[in-house]
Amino acid sequence: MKFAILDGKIIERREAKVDVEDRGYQFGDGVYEVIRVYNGKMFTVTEHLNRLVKSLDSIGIKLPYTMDQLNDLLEELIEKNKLQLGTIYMQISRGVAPRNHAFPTENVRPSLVAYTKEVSRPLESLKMGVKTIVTDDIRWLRCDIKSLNLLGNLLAKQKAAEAGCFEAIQHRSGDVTEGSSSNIYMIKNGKVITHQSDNLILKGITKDVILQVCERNNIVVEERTFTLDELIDAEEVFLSSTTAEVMPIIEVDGKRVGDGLPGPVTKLLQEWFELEIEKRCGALNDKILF
Ligand code: DCS
Repeated sequence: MKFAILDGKIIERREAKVDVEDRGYQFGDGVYEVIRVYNGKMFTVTEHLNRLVKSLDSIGIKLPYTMDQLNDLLEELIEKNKLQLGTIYMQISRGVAPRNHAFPTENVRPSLVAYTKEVSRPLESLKMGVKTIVTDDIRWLRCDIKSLNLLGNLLAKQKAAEAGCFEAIQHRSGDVTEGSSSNIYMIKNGKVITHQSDNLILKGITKDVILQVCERNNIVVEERTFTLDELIDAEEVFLSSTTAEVMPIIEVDGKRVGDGLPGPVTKLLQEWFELEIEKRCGALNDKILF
C-alpha cells in the first residue's frame, strides 16, 4: 500500500525509514496494535487504542498524540490507501537514543509507525477449521502488554508452521495459556471456557467482543485456568484474534477435537461475530456460509 504514517505524518511507504538506534528496532522497546478494517471502517478501534495506551502506560511511554488525533490519522491513512478489507499495523517505540539499556534521560520523542495491508477474511479456514500443536509457553510474565518483543511467540508459531499447523497452543506446566497470536477457548457441557485475562495472556479485543456476545445470548462463560488434558477432552475448541476472528480448531497435536469438524457452539459464535462486524462496519460481501 502506497502510504504510511511516520511520526504523525502520512508519507509514501517507501520513504518511511527508522533510525538504526530506534529503541524499538534495537530492544523491542515499544508496543503495537493490529486493527481490522472491514468496508473501509476500523473494527473496535476505541478498544484497540485503549489497549495501546494501557500497554504504553505499563512501560512508561507517554503517547505524543491524543486518542482523537490517532483515530483521525488512521482514518486518513485508510482513505489515502483506499483500503477496504485489511489490517492496520501500528507501533510506538520509546524513540531514538544512543544505545543504553536504561531509558534515555533527556526528552526523547516516541516513534510512531503505522501502515495498512490488504487482508481478506480466512473464509476457507473459518468454514473447515484449523490444526494446532501444543508447545511450552516460554515467554515472560507480562504477556498482558502487547510488546514488540515477540521472540517467544515467533518460536512457537514457527513450530506450528513446521508441523503444517495454523497455530501453537502454549501451556505452562500443563495449564493452557493462549496461542502464539490468539486466545484459546474450549467448550465443555455447552459452556465457553477460556483463560482469565491476567498477566499470562493478552486480553484480546476479539475475546472481549466474544464474551459480550455470549452474555447477550445467554451462553455461560468461565474465565479460568484449564489443563491440556481438559482441552484434548473438550467438545469443541476454537481460537480468536483480530485477523482469524472466531476460528474453529479441529485438531490438537494430531488428536481430533470432537468429531473433527467445527462444532455447533463455535458456529453460533461465528455467526454472531459476523453480525457484530456488520453492525459496526456495514454489510459484508463475503460471509461464512453454513
Ligand atoms: N494473544 C496474543 C499473544 C496475540 O498476539 C493476539 C493478537 C491475541 C492474543 C488476540 O488479540 P486480539 O483479539 O486483540 O487480536 N495478535 C495480533 C497480531 O500480532 N497479529 O494479529 C493480531
